[in-house]
Amino acid sequence: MSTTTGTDQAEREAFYARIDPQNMAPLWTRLKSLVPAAPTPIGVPHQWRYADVRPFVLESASHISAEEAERRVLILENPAMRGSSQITSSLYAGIQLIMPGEVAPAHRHTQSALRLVLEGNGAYTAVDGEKTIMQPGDFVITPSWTWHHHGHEAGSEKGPMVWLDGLDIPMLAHFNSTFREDHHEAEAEITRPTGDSLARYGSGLLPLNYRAQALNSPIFNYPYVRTREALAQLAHAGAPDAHQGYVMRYVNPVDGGWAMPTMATTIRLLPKGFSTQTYRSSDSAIFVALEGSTTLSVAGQTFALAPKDVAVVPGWMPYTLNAPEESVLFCFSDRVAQEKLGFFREARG
Ligand code: 1HN
Repeated sequence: MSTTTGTDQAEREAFYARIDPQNMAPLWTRLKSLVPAAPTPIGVPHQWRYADVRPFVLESASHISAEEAERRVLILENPAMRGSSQITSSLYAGIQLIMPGEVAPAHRHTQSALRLVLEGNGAYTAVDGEKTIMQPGDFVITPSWTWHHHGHEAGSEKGPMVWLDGLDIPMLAHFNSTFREDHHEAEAEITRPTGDSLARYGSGLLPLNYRAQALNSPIFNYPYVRTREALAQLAHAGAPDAHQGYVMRYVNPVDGGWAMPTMATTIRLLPKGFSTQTYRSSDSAIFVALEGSTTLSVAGQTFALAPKDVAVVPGWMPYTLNAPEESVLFCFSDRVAQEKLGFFREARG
C-alpha cells in the first residue's frame, strides 16, 4: 500500500529552496538516477580506423619532437566525451609515435600505463631499470610510480614506431590521487639486462625464494610471438567460448592475478567464420584488432575492424563479434578494478 502523506509539490519546492542555502538537497528527487537499476551508458561505441589515424600520427612528427612533447601522442577521445581525454568513464587511450633517434624523457606517475605495439621496430621502453625492445603485438606494462622512458635506435631504416597507450588517468582523477615526477635525466638508469624479467618470471620458473611483493606482474613485456603461439595451440584443442572465442588473460605469473591492478587485459582468437553469442559486462572495453577482420556489432551499429583499428564498447552494452577470417583481438578495460571492489557483472545472451 502506498501512503502519500506530507505537503503538496509547491510546499516541497519551497522547502527545497530553504534548505538550498545550507548546501543540502533532498535525496528522494534524485535517488532513482543516483542508483539506477542498471548502468546508464557513458560514452558511445566508436571505431578509429588505423588507415584514417595513421597519417595524422605520422604528421605529428613534423610538428613536434618527442622530447618537446614529452610524449608525442594523439588522444583517442570518445565522441560523447570530447574535451575529457577519456575513451571510457575510467580509461584514457592514445596513439604514440617515436621516430628513430628520439627519446621520450623519463618520468613517473601514479597512473598505470599499458602499451600495445602497432607498428615498427627498433624502439624500446625502459621501465624500472630494464629496457625491452618492442615488436608489433607486444603488450608492455608500466606499473604505477615506476620510472619509464622510451627511445628509438638511430637509423632511419628503422622507420617510425607506433603503439597504443592505455592509462587509468580518469580513475585516478576520480580519487584525486595523481602525482608525477620528472627524472633529472632524460634516460633513467638501466640496472638490469634486457630480457631479465621475462627470463626470471616468464619461463614457468621463479627465483626460489621469490615472494609476490607487488600489485603488478614482474613481467613487463608479454611478447606477441609467445602469445600468438599460445593462441594457435589453444585453437587446436577444444571449442571456443560461445560468447568470447578463445580468450586468455594476461596474467601475473606469481599469483595468477591480472597483470595490473587497475587495467585488465585479454587476447582472443576468433576462428574463421565464428560468431559470438551476445555478451555484455559492466566494464567498458577497448578492443585493438591485431589480425584478420572482425565485425563488432553493438547498439545497432556494425564496425568492421581491420588490423590496428581501435574500437570502444561502453559498459553494459550487449555486443557480438563475428570473424569472416581468423582474427586476433587485444582488449583492455577496468574489469580488474571492478572485480577487486566487488561490483563487476557480466551477462550472456
Ligand atoms: C605517459 O607517461 C605516456 O609514458 C603515455 O608513454 C601517455 C598520457 C598522459 C600522461 C602520461 C608514456 C601518457 C602519459
